[in-house]
Amino acid sequence: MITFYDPQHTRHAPIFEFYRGARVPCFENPSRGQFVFDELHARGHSLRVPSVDSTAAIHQIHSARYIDFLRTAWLQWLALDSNNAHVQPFPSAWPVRNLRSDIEPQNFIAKLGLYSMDNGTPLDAGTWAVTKAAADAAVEAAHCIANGERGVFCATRPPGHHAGADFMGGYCFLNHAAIGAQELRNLGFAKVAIFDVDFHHGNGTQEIFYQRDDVFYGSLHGNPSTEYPFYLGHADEVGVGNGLSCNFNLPLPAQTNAVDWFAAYQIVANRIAQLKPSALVVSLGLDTFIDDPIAKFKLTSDDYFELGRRIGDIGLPTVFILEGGYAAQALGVNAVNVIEGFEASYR
Ligand code: SP5
Ligand code: ZN
Repeated sequence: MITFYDPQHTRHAPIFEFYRGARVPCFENPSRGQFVFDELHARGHSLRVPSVDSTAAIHQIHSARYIDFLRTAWLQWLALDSNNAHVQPFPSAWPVRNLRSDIEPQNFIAKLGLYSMDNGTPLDAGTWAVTKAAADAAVEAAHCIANGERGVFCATRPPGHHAGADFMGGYCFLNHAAIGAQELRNLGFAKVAIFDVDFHHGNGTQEIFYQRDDVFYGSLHGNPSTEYPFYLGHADEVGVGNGLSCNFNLPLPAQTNAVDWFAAYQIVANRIAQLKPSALVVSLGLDTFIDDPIAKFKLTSDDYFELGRRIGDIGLPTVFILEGGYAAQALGVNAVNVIEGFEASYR
């Protein structure tokens, strides 16, 4: 399978996040990419560096002012104080509810809050370049599908599914799955389905397509009443306007095991098959793994081969976009198991 990988992903290297008042090492870090690279290499998969420019598709998904902020954020941070080169900024104020988000403040930290949903998404010197390369991979993957490929894997980081049209969050900056789905639409795929199997609800992807009937969003995830992203992902969110019934959330309780997870998986997969989309984008989060340090489902490494096989059984040309998965050492095996399960379904 064509697999995209950006060797420069290490330029986005979050150091800390916050947990119960303490600074802890960030779970989304470059070791994740390295373990995926090593496993792909060990199992004979060849990798391609993305070379298509995704700028136009990024602008179809994200607001101009958010893109401008993200592109220049590190330079703005350095402009405050050259010692900031060794510090990663976090927001500390947010325009909730009746506070104004129409006026972009001049203060950098205030801008960072305007464009963030949490304080768990550190910015680094290479953040823009790395998330942009992941968007390039998603767009190039769509081109490969248009050229007749059955499956393409974007082994990229950071993840993207929490990023909305104009905000970052949940370790995400640009929404690569949304950008890839949009490019498939641009290339003439009439209806695209996004299947999000990350442990967390993809609030950004849902929001981006909530009013649209040309891109369906279906997600299986930890119940947002107890799990991040907390404020979206409930079962009663079914789309609005043209998008009514084009959004499908299946929240599951903490401790869900593989038997129950696959039963729920099949409900979403059947719904997607009924829609008869012409292409599929999988938000491939692997934080459903039993040993994941921040999530609470109980899938094992063998289950990921079965997941790949079942995704293949849907029978659609498929772009896989790597999302979460924080048991870094197991992430490579788990991701490549999905890819090889998918390949086994049609070989
Ligand atoms: C893409 C993705 O999977 N994003 C997840 C973002 C989760 N951010 C909140 C992390 C909360 C970490 N809790 C630490 C529990 C340690 N036992
Ligand atoms: Zn996740």
